[in-house]
Amino acid sequence: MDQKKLEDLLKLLQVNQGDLSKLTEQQRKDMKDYKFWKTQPVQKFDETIDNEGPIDSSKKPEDVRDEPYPMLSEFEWSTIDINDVQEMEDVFVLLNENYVEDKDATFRFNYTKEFFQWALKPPGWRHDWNVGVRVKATGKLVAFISAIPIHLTVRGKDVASVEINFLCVHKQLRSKRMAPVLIKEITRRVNKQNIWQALYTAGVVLPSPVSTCRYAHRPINWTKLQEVGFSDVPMGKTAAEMVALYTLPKETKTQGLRPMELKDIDETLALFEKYESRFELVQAFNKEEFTHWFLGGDDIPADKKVIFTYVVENDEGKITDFFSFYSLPFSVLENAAHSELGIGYLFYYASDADLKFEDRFSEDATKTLKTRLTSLISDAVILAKQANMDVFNALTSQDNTLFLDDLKFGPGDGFLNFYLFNYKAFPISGGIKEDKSYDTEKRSNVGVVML
Ligand code: MYA
Ligand code: MIM
Repeated sequence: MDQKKLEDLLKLLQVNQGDLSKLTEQQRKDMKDYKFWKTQPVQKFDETIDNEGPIDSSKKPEDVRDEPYPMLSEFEWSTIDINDVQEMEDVFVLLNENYVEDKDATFRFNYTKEFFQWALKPPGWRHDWNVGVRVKATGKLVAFISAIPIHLTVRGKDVASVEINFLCVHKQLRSKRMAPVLIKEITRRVNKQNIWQALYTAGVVLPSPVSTCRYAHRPINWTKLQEVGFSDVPMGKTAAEMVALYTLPKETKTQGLRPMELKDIDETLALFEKYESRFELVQAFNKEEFTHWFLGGDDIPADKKVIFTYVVENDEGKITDFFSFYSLPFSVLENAAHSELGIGYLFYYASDADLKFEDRFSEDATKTLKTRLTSLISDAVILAKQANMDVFNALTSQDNTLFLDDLKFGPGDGFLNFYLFNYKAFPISGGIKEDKSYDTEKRSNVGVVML
């Protein structure tokens, strides 16, 4: 931080009697020194970049240390075998009790075992990329981090990467600098496989987001949402008015809408690839991966289903659209009436509606796509209701800002920052404006969805 900024901050702190919460995000960022992150190959906050690409491309797998990083003496590394029922249970319990909560600690993500089986076992997954830490004396699992392989495309350049997710340290072991050790250890294990880049998302601001999206929520069961503190009755409205506002049709409207099947994979993947090419941050799927991500766990019982994928087949038998959403409930913390909230998250989708236009942002293309997506996602919300979900969530990524307002998705209090490890890239629009409202003009160039 330069002298000028330091002085500004000191002045501010005096004015605010040391209340840091009154500082802007930028000012808070300037004050943290990121003791760990400043040692890592990531973009600095005010770094201006001339071209995109790897930050450090000097290393080879054989240069990477062979031994795991040293761990605090009471603990030990433990590669988690997620095919083992007990070990899966250990991960489930750790995350169910210690993973991400909302700002007010009213809710906590409740990833299910079926969800982990889907999310952690795509084609190319590796046992040693499910990294645990256990208490030596008792064997209790107290920390976890995972990696899965993905083919990323950043502004048209292919980047062999992993996705890092499910970083978790037990509540009683927080602030002991265990997270940096977990991150270094997963980096080591990934580098050993000759992969040097990663994609990850977090709620916290770290150096430096390549994009930031906002969560948006479409209430389905408004009464329950209100009872658990997920949504409030707006001033001047009654509960009955809110229920009426969010009432949905019982049945979907789109002609030719049906669940995707194995026979649709080639055609749907081809449509998806065409659609995705508009975005700047894209996950490329091969046939096997596409099948996993969109039909994975098709064998699990309906009430535990994780991924829901639908296609639209027209009169000529051609697939013109598809959409998908996944089920990820919130545990409701300390509520007498309800213990869980059913939540559907919009996942990937594609449509041929605007493909014939040369410019995605032309007036005709925009209008055509907006109309089509609005009716498709309206049906997605209805299907989520049929699957007993209480709210339908979407980010401001992809082309989502085209339908959020019309379909009554209200802005949430959560944001998601997207990061690249060991790769510098120009900023990518996240579908929000300076004031954090939906950006319906520029939309977003984020094409990836993280679980
Ligand atoms: S995002 C979800 C993260 N999980 C949760 O939020 C669950 C609830 N919280 C916890 O379990 C803990 O608070 C965690 C931190 C584990 C998050 N991403 O050990 P500490 C930095 C990255 O004393 P704790 C997800 O899963 C923090 O700035 N860094 O802190 C994606 C500080 O560094 P610095 C984070 O609170 C994860 C240091 O850690 C995060 O006990 C992607 C403090 O460590 C965060 N979410 O534990 C990981 N939170 O001093 C990066 C805090 O520099 C992957 N920190 O400020 C990078 C790519 C690796 C692979 C590369 C392959 C090539
Ligand atoms: C999940 N994917 C994930 N990660 C990585 C990839 C890890 C975590 C990433 C960051 C993060 C942290 C915390 C959350 C999500 C993501 C949980 C969270 O805070 N969710 C917010 C939320 O559900 C997202 O907005 N908020 C609700 C809300 O805004 C509840 C708020 C309760 C109070 N805090 N409700 C308002 C709905 C209302 C809007 C207006 C219309 C009517 C409905």
